[in-house]
Amino acid sequence: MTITITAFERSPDGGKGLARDTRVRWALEEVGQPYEVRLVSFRAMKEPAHLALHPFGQIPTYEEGGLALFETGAIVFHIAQRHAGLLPADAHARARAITWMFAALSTVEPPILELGTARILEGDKPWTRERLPLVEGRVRDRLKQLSARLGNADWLDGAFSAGDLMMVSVLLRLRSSGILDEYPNLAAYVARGEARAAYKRAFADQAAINTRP
Ligand code: GTB
Repeated sequence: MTITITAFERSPDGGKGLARDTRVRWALEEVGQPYEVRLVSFRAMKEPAHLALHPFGQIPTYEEGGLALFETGAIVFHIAQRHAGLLPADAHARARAITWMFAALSTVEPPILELGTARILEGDKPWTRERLPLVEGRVRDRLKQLSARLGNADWLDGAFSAGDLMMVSVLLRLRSSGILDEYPNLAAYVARGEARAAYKRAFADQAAINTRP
């Protein structure tokens, strides 16, 4: 059955791979599943046809036969459950890998998104100068804890899993802030994720769309 995902017609990041279709592309590359991409404009995302797939009018979505999904956590989990390569066979190890997916999305991503909001969307507000150090502090708190847990390991729990795919995807958003480099083991962890052949293919495919003239 053909898998079709949606992505920005042109991502505002100009091909840096920060829009969330990249993590879905990466998961599909890791498990070796071919897929098609339907590009959508900001306007089309808010129209009924897309809203039927995604109630919040966002990308990415995932369609496969009669199944339509939204939310990258659910999409990557579905891919990882359906195909070998992203979740361990051992039941406990599998549950822990899934826990790391949730940790990435529920515990680590929110302060990182908040930092993006504070810097970009609220950067011109008079109170941002006071608020920014608080938001940065919350990001550092999380990174310090994550860094302590990762230690010298390559991945969060044994072999690379969907938990690492999600965590690396979330941490990538921080690179431009410089904060990631304050935690050398996390910076190296993200670099290991980016060095994977599957990530490189996913990145190149989104870049081909978002850097075209
Ligand atoms: N929780 C949802 C998920 O994980 O799937 C969040 C989906 C989401 O935020 N989608 C964004 C979107 O469609 C694109 S990824 N936004 C349009 C809208 O809401 O109208 C977020 C994103 C956008 C742009 C950049 N960038 O340019 O750097 C990075 C990330």
